[in-house]
Amino acid sequence: MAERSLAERVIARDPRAIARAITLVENEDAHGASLVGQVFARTGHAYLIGVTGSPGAGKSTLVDRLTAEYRKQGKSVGVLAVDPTSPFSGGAILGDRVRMQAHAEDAGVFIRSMATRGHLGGLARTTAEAAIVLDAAGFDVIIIETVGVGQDEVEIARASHTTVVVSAPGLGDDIQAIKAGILEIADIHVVSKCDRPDANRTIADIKNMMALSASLTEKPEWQVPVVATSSQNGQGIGELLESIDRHRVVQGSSALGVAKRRHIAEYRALKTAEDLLRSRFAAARNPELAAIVDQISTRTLDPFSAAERLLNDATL
Ligand SMILES: Nc1nc2c(ncn2[C@@H]2O[C@H](COP(=O)(O)OP(=O)(O)OP(=O)(O)O)[C@@H](O)[C@H]2O)c(=O)[nH]1
Ligand SMILES: [Mg+2]
Repeated sequence: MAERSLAERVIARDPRAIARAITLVENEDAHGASLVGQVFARTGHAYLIGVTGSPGAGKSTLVDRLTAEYRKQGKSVGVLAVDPTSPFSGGAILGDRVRMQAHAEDAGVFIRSMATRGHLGGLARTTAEAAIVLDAAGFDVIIIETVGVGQDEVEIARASHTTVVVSAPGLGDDIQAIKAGILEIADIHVVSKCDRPDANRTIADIKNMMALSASLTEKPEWQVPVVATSSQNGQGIGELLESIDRHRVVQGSSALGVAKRRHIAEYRALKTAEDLLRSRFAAARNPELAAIVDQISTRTLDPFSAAERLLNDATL
């Protein structure tokens, strides 16, 4: 009964219920899974925007700008900011707290930080489920900011309808390092901080890279735009909103959109299965494991055969 009322409160967009629900899914609590099951049929209305890019590229500042613009259009916005739980960018968490306070009085905005807890790929393990909670709560737009690891952030492209890749000027070497992976996932490239004089160079670099890997990234329905923005003077923010909207419209009517929605569905299913398998497997096999470890240590069993045995015996 308690869960059901939590689901109802989420749907009524009660901020405390939303926060509670996200905590449940974050903790991989069975009540969280049950809640997602209860609300899922009501989801699918939110537009999911992923914002990714290197550490310090200006993602959070940009997300803040986008949030403000969507609010002006009367759209409600949910933000999931994935926090690095690494010592490298401790400042991000503080920054996210500050901007949460800036919207604290606005019921049309919900901002939540999610710790990666060691999960790689740019998202927290349960970011996709948290997005389902916000979708059920009726937010028109959900923006997911990845942790800025600078590479291997492909997960975001499987969790969002439009993926925005942010690059800042002055990170020339970094752009080289970003390479194909990030080119492949970008639906829109943003060059941030274009109030800085070295921004033109970055724009040129990205266009060059796109030209070089055209075969990899070209899609007949969609030409990936490069948008120069400044969160300081507002330049390019309107153009970015327009590009996101164009991408949404193009996808709505094309094979591209069908493929994207299927990708998101597939990601959700496989990711959840993987997580369930991991937790059930760990729980089920503990007693057996010690004996198997002994046998591997004494070379009476090889690791592959051990794995087969664990999997075959497991009551999953
Ligand atoms: N000049 C200038 N500085 C900016 C702009 N946008 C962001 N910055 C600065 O760049 C720094 C990083 O901005 P954030 O928005 O925190 O960047 P981020 O990508 O979210 O950083 P992490 O989450 O830590 O990876 C801050 O000091 C911002 O003030 C801009 O448009 N122009
Ligand atoms: Mg940030």
